[in-house]
Amino acid sequence: MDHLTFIGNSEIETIDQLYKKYTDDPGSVDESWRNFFKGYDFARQYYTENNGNQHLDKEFRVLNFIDSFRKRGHLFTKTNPVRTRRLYFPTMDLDNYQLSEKDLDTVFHAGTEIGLGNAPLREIRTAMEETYCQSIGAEYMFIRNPDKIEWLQKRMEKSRNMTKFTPDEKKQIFQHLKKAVGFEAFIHKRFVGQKRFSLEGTEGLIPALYYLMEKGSSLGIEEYFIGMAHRGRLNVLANIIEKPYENIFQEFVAEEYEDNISLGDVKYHLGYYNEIELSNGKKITLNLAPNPSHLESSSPITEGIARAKIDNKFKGDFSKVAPILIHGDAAIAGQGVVYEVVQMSELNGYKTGGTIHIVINNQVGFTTNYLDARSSTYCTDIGKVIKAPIFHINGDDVEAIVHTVRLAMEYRQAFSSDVFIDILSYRKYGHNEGDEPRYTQPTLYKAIASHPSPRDIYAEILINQGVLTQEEIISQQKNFDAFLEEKLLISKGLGKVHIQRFLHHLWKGFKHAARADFEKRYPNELSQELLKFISDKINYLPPENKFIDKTIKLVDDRKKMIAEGKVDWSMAELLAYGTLVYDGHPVRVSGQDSVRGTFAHRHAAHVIEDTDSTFIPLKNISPNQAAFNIYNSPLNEYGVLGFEYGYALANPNGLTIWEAQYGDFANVAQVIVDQYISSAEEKWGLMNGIVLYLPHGFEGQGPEHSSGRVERFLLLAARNNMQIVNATTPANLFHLLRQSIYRNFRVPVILFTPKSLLRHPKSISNLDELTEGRFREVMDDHDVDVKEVRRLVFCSGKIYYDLLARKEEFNARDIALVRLEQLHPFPTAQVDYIIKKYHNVLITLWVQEEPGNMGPWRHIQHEFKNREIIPVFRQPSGSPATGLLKLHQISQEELISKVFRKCECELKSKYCGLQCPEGSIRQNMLRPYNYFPEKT
Ligand SMILES: Cc1ncc(C[n+]2csc(CCOP(=O)(O)OP(=O)(O)O)c2C)c(N)n1
Ligand SMILES: [Mg+2]
Repeated sequence: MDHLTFIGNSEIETIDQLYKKYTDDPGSVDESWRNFFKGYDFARQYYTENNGNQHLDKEFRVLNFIDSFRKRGHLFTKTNPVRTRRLYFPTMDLDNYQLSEKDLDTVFHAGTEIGLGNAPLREIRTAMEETYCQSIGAEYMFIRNPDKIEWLQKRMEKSRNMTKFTPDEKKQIFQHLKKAVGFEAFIHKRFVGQKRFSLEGTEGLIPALYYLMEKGSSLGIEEYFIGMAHRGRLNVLANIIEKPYENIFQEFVAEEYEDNISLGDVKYHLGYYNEIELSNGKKITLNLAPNPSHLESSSPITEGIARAKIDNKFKGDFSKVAPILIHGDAAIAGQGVVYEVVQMSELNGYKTGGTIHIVINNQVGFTTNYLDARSSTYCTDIGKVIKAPIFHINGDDVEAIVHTVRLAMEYRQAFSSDVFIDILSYRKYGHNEGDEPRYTQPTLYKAIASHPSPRDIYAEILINQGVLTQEEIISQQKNFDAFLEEKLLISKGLGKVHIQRFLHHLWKGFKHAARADFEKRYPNELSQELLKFISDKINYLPPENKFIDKTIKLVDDRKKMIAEGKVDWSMAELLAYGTLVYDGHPVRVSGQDSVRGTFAHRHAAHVIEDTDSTFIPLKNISPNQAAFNIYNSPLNEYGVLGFEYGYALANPNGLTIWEAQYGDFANVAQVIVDQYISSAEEKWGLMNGIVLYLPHGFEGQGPEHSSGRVERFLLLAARNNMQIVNATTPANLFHLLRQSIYRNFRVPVILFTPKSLLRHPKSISNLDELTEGRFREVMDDHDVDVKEVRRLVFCSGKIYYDLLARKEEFNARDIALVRLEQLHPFPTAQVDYIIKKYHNVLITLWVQEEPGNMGPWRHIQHEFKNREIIPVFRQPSGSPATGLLKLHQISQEELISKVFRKCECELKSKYCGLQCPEGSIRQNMLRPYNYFPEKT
């Protein structure tokens, strides 16, 4: 080979060097070089064999032609059932490859590249067109792993990317199409004008799912987790998950739910769980997660559920479980959470062994044409981020669908990777059945109006092939219709609607919480010895490993603290995890930088010096302990919180925690909070024990790092749907976490966590508070004489310590500082008790650091009802906090000093309320600290 010099990836290499690298290890050179050398090898051999035959040059062109089919053939497929495809250039015409019609009968050695041996160009071209340009378009040449490319190429090119189905198989495929089409037609006829988001146009989804799962079951999959939106959901519920037809029909007419589900949800949002037997005799479990309208929000949830099952039921075996996400073409291209989920697919903490993505590509989103819905060529281009193979299939070609889903499933099982299947189809009606699509897509809908259903297209093929007769087909359709009529009759005799609680088998023994349940003391059977044993394990560094000095000091300090009978926030947190895993309850924490902790307090893993390995003490508590897992999440909130919500849903006996970097970032995941965390119990009867850590506290760090938006969670709080806590002591954190596991119900726990308090000398608990105590919803002031108290101050969170410092400075024993640690469910009885107890009080205050329109104030005002309480807060504002540290400090000082400032009348032991002229306490308190001049 010539000693040419090339610029390789990072350094200058000669072609000889590259060639040597290629012959030693083909994977070590990049794909284009690999293809080049492959061609070079066989051309050289051919040249030698043919004694210098002059058509060597054309051999290269044919190779290039072949390669182009593999790379670009998908652009020229016949995949669109109702319109002509956009044109792409250069086309696959021979002259674009410096070949011509005259070459068609010339034999090329290049045929060996696709398993034909020496073959005429005509045959080579036919083989490539059949493989890559019919009803299936395959995008895979961007994959970087040569094994995967070879695997796909072999299977597709050998079979010309199609299965030869037997007549029996064809008949079975037809059954699925018959049911899919018949079901929609029946509802259309019997429930005229009702919304169902019909699958018509993409009925091929039903055989797609069936054969996908059947193939998977033959490869060891036992359980499937499906996430999907509105389109075709009823059809999937009925014809795949086998939710009884009569129950679905009943939901079209019923007026009431049973089982205390007060509000419920529309029928095309409900989830379902079932165990079904496939025609290959395999039994599988199917789970369809409930979903709100928010497109794609159920994708991370479904992944989380699947991962929880992989971790807990299948002990880490990814091959036993598969998530299937069904997307709309507009949603998969438009919703950012899809990107988040796809990015998470290969990460240690979040992978699920490969998700099968299926797109119902009806080429329209509501009324929006695909050309307005994306910049990418395909709606599935997101798959290229993770180099997943992507198949585009003509939705009218059911055999192509079945062939592809089987191939996709084999690939998933072989490589534990995601696969995308894009079913090119159409939507027979408008967005829903009452919508007029011709307002917006008149030409498309003209074509659709005269287009036969996939069932009728397949029926005609089967008749032509002699597999079924016209009469057989008509009678099968009639029988199915009669069967559905019977089910409709049954549905009319059913009473109230029963919503099956999704994953109910995992939730046996749990009850929905009443207010009183929150106050029950949980059985805290924890001895000092056991606590000591676990803290020794947490504070252990293996002597055989080297750690940096700071790690050693950190652990020494923790040991010292325990020896003194004290715990800080981090130690209490780790001890809560340690005691839970010791007792068999798995703990999982995930969030941005959660392993060390944003504020460097946690250090759940210690990095071994000079290595990338870590030592995680909580994984080494005892041989029989449950799993402890902590992950630094990717930098997203929506996807990860959704994932953890799903994980907690399938893991009621474990503690699942999502931590925001700062509390305000939780609003990036607002959909999960609104649509799942706060409302799933009322909509779907679902409990969920997820814990959210939201760092909150006004510490002068600016508008974006101060507030966890307490007010927003409180606004969503009602009927015990969440436990909202702003804990101020390590012991209370410890009990909150443990109590959330040892009780017989689950609600999401929203915990506002501290920042500066992590190191505050007063935010320390005694060890015996962990063994003796319990979670306290309210913390009274024990450093007062009740009779002496004239001013009763309620507050929550970190400001307590600022108030305490001033109280101590002034030795203000007439002021009682009472902390509301739990804000919802509101501890009304305890608050009443405290108000009554301080019988000499002249004035009761609520003090918060947040502006008056934020923080808990409005909630407190609502909960205090007729009891008089005067608020002290910052001036209401749109932005939570100032960017100037000094201004923050001035306003903080103003707040605190206000609480301790007294007017003449109060000093004389009477409170005059609004009567007092100048010095009125009330006036004074109500005038919040003003950051800025009033707008004029
Ligand atoms: C996050 C979100 N934004 C907007 C909507 C309103 N919406 C409902 S369906 C739909 C179009 C969906 O199009 P596509 O994903 O292609 O699914 P199709 O209905 O065509 O099956 C829109 C915009 C929604 N449900 N969720
Ligand atoms: Mg669509």
